[in-house]
Amino acid sequence: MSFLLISASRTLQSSFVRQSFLLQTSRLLSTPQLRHAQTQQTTGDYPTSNSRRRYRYYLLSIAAGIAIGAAYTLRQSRKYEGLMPEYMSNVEPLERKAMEARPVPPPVTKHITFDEPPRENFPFKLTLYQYVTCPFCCKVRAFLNYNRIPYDIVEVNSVMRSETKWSLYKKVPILVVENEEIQLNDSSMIISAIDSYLRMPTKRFQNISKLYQAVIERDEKGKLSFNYPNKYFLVEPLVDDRLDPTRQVQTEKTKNDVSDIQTTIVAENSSSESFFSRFFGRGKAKNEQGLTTVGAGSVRKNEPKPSHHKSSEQYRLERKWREWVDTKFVHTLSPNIYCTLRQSLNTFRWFSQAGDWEQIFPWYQRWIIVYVGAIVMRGVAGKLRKKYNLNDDVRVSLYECGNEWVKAVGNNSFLGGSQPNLADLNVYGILTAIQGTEAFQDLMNHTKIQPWFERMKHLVEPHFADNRIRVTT
Ligand SMILES: N[C@@H](CCC(=O)N[C@@H](CS)C(=O)NCC(=O)O)C(=O)O
Repeated sequence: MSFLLISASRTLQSSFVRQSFLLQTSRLLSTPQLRHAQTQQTTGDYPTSNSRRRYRYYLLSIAAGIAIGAAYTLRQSRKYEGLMPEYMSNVEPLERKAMEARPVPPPVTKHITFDEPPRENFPFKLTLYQYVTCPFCCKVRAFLNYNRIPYDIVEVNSVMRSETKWSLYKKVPILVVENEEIQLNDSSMIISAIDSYLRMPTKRFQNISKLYQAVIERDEKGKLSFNYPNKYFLVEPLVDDRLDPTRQVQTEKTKNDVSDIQTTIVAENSSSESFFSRFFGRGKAKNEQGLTTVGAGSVRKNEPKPSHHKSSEQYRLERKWREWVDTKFVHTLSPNIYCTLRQSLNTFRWFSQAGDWEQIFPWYQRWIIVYVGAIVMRGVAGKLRKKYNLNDDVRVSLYECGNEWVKAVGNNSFLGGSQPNLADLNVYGILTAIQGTEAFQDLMNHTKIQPWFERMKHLVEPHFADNRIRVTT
């Protein structure tokens, strides 16, 4: 799924977009004078030497641009040649090498903190490399924001992508756990890894992240593809790694078949909360008295940690809908937001606004990205519609997904019941990626999803304390 020049820029990587982009560029540059000059060149009827020289410069610059682009692409594709076998299951050494090459401190563009303390203590410093309107990045942000976990953002320039040049994994989101210099890739893997930690903290985050190893393959074009087979599963670390050995929770991955999970909480202190509210609660805001600061945020001193107990049926349901978001719902978005030239253009204008492109791109690059991007993506949208088997009227497919989701939530406030689960956060996250578009408005107006969306918004959004743009060095 490639939004924007996320797409227009991926110019030199996807042959379809590359061809369309170059076609548009050559059309744009093909002014009447240029065509006239070309005719004269072929007929031998030359204009004055000055204008001839100027046209030659134009052509030379274009040719040089193409040659540099092609050389760069070739170099990038060969960068890991020799290092990478055809199939690779342990990428750790390469990722470590990449992390060493990462510029530190990272070029942070925003710092996200919250008025209220985190739902659970998360003592690691995080940096999110993202495109602001990428639905996968929005998923990660919705998860972090809901849990009120502070993080820094590095907004990646989707044309140059220089901010992620160090990484072997070429997509966003990438989340770096700074304290341990660990790179997490793929939105679902990131969310599962952090949620696993929140459920059962370990001394080192690595003890969890290593349970999400990538399987890397190289496709026939030589491009690396990263797969995280465990990405929808919450994992349980080795017993010895646990931060709090008094908590023993059997998680879904290992105890999938046990319908009634045995959970033991040994409270460190007596509490007035009922056992059942602690047992089933996902943790409440802890901004009252008795706070103590631990790592990244504050948690109430001696508060017994909620167990996050879920039945294996609830886990299965959550996992099923998380997969549905990634394999179905998200694929209806692009064809809908770019479905006509007018909507495509409006979408790009909104991206420009939401992504602060005025800060990132000079005006002429912004202009090219918005207009060329809108044209290119209008074309891509048609291809995606076919690829994902969507209805000729793509809105129908979007509404179908919206209705499917509303039906799954049923009479509950959220799919997770009275509190959102990871699937709720994922659906909400991808929808925020298209919030400024006509397709989003249509979805709200033609399905019954809006009340759920508003409930989610209320829980996820209002906690920011500081998202000022920091001057980068
Ligand atoms: N499965 C990945 C997908 C990430 C993804 O496709 N990101 C897009 C941006 S929306 C990207 O970085 N594309 C760059 C590229 O394909 O070169 C996830 O869930 O994080």
